[in-house]
Amino acid sequence: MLSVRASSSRTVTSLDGVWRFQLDPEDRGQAERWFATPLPAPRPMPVPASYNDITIAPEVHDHVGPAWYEREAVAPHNLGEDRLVLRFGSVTHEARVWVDGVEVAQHTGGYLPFEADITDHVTAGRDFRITVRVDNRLSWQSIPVGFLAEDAQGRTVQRYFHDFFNYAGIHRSVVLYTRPWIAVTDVTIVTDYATGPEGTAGRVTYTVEAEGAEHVHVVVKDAAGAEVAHAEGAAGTLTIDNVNLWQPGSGYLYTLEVHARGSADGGASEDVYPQRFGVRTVTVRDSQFLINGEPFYFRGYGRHEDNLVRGKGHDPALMVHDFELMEWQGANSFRTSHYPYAEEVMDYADERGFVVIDETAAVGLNTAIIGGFFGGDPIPLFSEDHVNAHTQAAHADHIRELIARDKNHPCVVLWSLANEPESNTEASLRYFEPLAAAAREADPTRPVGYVNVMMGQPAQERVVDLFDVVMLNRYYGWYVNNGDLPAAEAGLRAEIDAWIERAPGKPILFTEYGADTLSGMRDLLRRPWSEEFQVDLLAMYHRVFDAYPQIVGEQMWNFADFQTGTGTTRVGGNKKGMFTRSREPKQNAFVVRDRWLGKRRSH
Ligand code: GCB
Repeated sequence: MLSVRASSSRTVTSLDGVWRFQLDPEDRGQAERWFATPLPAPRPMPVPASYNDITIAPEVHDHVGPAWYEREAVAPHNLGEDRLVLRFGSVTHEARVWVDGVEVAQHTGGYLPFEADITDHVTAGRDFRITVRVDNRLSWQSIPVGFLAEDAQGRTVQRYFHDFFNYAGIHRSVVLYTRPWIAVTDVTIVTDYATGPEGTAGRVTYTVEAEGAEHVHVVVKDAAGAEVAHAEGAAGTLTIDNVNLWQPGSGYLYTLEVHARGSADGGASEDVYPQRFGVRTVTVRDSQFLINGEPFYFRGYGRHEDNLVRGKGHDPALMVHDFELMEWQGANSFRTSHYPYAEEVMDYADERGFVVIDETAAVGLNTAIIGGFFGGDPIPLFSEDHVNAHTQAAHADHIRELIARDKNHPCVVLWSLANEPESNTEASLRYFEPLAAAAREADPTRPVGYVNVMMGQPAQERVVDLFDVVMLNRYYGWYVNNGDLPAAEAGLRAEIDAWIERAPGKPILFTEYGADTLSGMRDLLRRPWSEEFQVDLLAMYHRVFDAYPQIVGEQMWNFADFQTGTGTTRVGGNKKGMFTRSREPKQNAFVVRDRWLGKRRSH
């Protein structure tokens, strides 16, 4: 799906702001047709934001089930010349949308965009009402998975296999945009380059889909807006002489301006769509991860879209601030743990030259983790009543949707299909085989991986052969050998040795390692939870990483403290942050900064 871009043929109107909102704890809204008239008893609710932390009402914070949003908008006075599209950046987890009581869209999956052409449902120059039903319930067939249970008091509670809080609501911007009847509907760009005596020539292969168009032409513009190449036709290859490559740390971007018309000699309506791209290559070879043919070492973090009050709501101030912090620290990359991030974040990573591991929302496909979260008997994960063929199909659709959204971002160098799934059984191999194939079919140009959990040790792991890299989340010294760093180091080294044997030639990337750390807790004995222990634990991991050329990156857990459900291992959330939730640095931030700035100079 194309991003929203304004152009000479497209206008964009934001619908962000304060909407009206109502919980629907008994799920009566649909039967009572809340979409047909204004909501019966609404309260104000900002968009974008999670609704959970906006009020101080526990019933809002802990709500399980549907909730409704509503606002008015105005149709453009010249509607008819153009079409009008209503687009949501994300609604978590499931959405139904009505315009003046007519259903126009349904979408499942809380972290990807969807849109509806509403031209036929509105009148030029007139107000109309938008109603959205948001459902935060997860099931065995949703991505991520979860299930509903009843607690001892008979209340319905949502269970899930990940620790971050199940924030919900309209999390990203809502816009109305116009586009001509003839319209660009998809653009795919693949880049390469060749260096010869005359310099480096970029090769840009493009494919355009355009509804109703008989004639397509494209113009490539450099970052200053100067034309550097052009071509006719909906598909082709262009050359950019003396190309500026997109590099980690230097995000040079070109624009492929796509023009689609009804006929070659003009025609009343032309659509112009500006698609940004960078020229760069990604290759995995001989235990190395190469960007533009150069070995790349990932320095950074797993992150979350999470902050005070707004929960998972996208916030440009916070986004820019977080990138400032990452750059201050000498980081060059992050993983979109554990779901696709806002399109604005991906655009911004392109611009700033940050390297991104793009992860699906398939977190917690692993009931072995259940012991730690809920107690009770283990649930057989891959089974008719749990993760089944429907889940697998939803997962495949989600992978395709993610790749369709993010395929043109130069920042994305690797797809992560799941975080910590079951990976040590025959059933897990059967589950992942078609998913890896779906990802490769949707994008034959980027490596594909999944993130492995401690229980998927190299001797038992079954699925790594489907993938290009080994990504490991490891908690030696924290969940295992807590506080005992010599034992942790021995375990870590033994496991790395075993991976090198199990997956020869595949680069190894540490996608999580860390220790919960209470900001301000100091300890002369340097024990767990103190700032000193976090420093020591990371220093131990870094010493080990430096001893292995097969290790191509360190992304510690987590960039910042974040909100979780409550539990005996969580003190006001997950505290493994380099920064606190309000972005103050812990002691470790300065220590790691010295290391990463040193590495930046030497790479
Ligand atoms: C993990 C998960 C991550 C958790 C982390 C922790 O392995 O991937 O989502 O937050 O452990 O701190 O427990």
